[in-house]
Amino acid sequence: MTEQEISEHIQRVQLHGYSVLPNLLSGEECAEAERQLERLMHEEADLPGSPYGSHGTQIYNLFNKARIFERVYQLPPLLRVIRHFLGEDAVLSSVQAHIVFPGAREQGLHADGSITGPNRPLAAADGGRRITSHALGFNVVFCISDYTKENGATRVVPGSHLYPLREPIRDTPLARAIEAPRGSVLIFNICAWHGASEHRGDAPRYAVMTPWRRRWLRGEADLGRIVKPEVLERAGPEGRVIFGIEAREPYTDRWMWDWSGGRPKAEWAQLDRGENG
Ligand SMILES: O=C(O)CCC(=O)C(=O)O
Repeated sequence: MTEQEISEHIQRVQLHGYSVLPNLLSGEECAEAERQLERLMHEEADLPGSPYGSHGTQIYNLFNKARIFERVYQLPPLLRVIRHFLGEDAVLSSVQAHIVFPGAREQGLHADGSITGPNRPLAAADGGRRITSHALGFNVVFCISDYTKENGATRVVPGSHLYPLREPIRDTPLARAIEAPRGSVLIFNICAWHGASEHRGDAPRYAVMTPWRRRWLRGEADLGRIVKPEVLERAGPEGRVIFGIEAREPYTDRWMWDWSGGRPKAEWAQLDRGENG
């Protein structure tokens, strides 16, 4: 991707709240991702409490489950755009598949970050207004299938990331289904109203969602504790930042804490609770 293209994506994200970066995964990589998602979907379908339903399913922590999903945080042009808005120390918040089955109804428009981010219910003093002045997080959607108007493509309301009221206008006609060939990546500000379209096609729609946050916001999951040591090792020196290990709060006195390791210093190893890293 050229510098000019990167700067155009940055402008679109700033003004419209989203952009589509084409060709980040190859056809072969998408085919491998789809194979792995099908395998995992069947393996996890019968787990107690599995989210498998007639309209679709979700599969979490994919980086631990197949090598292909390690690609999602190793794509320099995408990292450039994310870090432009969230800082060089941005952290990954989740890596999860959203598989939408034929016949699924339209998902209501909503904003993300309602679990740990800025779209939580507001405080009385907020006067019903959420924080929109700065980008606090993104959702980054890998289209593993072609995204079409028929097969449940994510809809986004352009510019809604700047709208201060927390409750979306649910039936707005301004929502646009994002059509994109597989291998593309849709990136949008977590304050943008969005949701999957109705699926009128005949094959599942495969997508991998990889939300990112500012380092100082809590992630949706504590990925630093979840990531397998060998996956973290393969992520290289950046891995500790991306998986939020360097952002971990101490559970010792501050001077006993090794900040880059996200655990007590060696001389306080007896206090280590034994997570990864
Ligand atoms: O599956 C989709 O297209 C949208 C998913 C979504 O809205 C979300 O992850 O918040």
